[in-house]
Amino acid sequence: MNKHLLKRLEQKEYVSGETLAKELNVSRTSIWKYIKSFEQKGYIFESKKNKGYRLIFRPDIPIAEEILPYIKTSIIGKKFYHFPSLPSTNSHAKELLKKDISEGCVIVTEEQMNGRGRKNRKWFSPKGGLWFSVILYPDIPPQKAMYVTMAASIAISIALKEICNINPEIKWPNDILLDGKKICGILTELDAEMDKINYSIIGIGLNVNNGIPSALNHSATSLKKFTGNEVSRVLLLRSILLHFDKIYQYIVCKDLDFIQKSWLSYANIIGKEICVHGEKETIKGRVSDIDENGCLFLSTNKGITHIVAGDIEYI
Ligand code: BT5
Repeated sequence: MNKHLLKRLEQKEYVSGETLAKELNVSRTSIWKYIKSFEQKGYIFESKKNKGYRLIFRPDIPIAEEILPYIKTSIIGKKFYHFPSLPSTNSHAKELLKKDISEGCVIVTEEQMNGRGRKNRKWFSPKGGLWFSVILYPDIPPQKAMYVTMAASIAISIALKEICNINPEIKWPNDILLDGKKICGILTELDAEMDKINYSIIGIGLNVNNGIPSALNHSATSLKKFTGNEVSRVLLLRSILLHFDKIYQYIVCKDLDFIQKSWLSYANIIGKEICVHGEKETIKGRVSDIDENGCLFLSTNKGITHIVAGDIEYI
């Protein structure tokens, strides 16, 4: 019930404790307790005798009460957890999966002490950024799992345009760039059998108002740095989850073609000269196409090579 309390109090008029209690079907003492708990988080309410309460200041914290009442989704956000600090939202999602957890569960944290990238690389995740994971059970073959990452990156690109009016570029396989610098990374972790994905955890790290360590200054940026302003993490998360839920419907109804076309319009990779840094070697070539699983075809001086994984660099 308290998910709706903030939304109810954001209007200009005061709302009495009695009205709130009636509308939300709880006692007046519970309303008072909820208000106190929000005050502890930094929210400021004005209260007037015989008139009631009014919300006058809200900090930018992506808690369930700020997100769920503002978005209508069919899968994503069915469960929502927010933590002040976690080792990693992806690791926490794995812990939750040991219990019975519904599809669409979102785990958000203010900071990660052990944020991870691919191949266990360190992901820098201090306060001020948006660090979260979404648990999904996509009914597609494991070799097409890349489409879930694609759906997430399209959603993030749409949200960045909607909230910040900026046009990011998606970089294969899991980055989002602004002027060539990484603003967001996606870590998709799977549990799968030969022909079935048991679950997929999509971990999203978006640099919003957080600082960037000097060692990453040449390759990474934040929205605050790029736009010159603080950006609302609450508005961003609402928009990302809403669009992710919409695009995920194309995976549900297996229209992967739509996702690939949409992804390509943000990725602009076909025809580009790239270097692929793989486990064992670096290959140079021009991207000639993308296959039905989201892997790249690279035209090299030795012929066409199929690229399934790796880090790419534009040259
Ligand atoms: C990624 O890996 O880009 C995936 C990052 C996913 C992070 C999210 S946060 C929520 C969830 N929980 C987790 O524990 N992880 C996910 P990769 O492509 O391997 O890139 C890693 C590399 O990016 C590092 O080796 C650094 O060079 C660089 N890097 C680290 N922190 C960064 C940051 N905050 N912004 C930009 N680049 C960063």
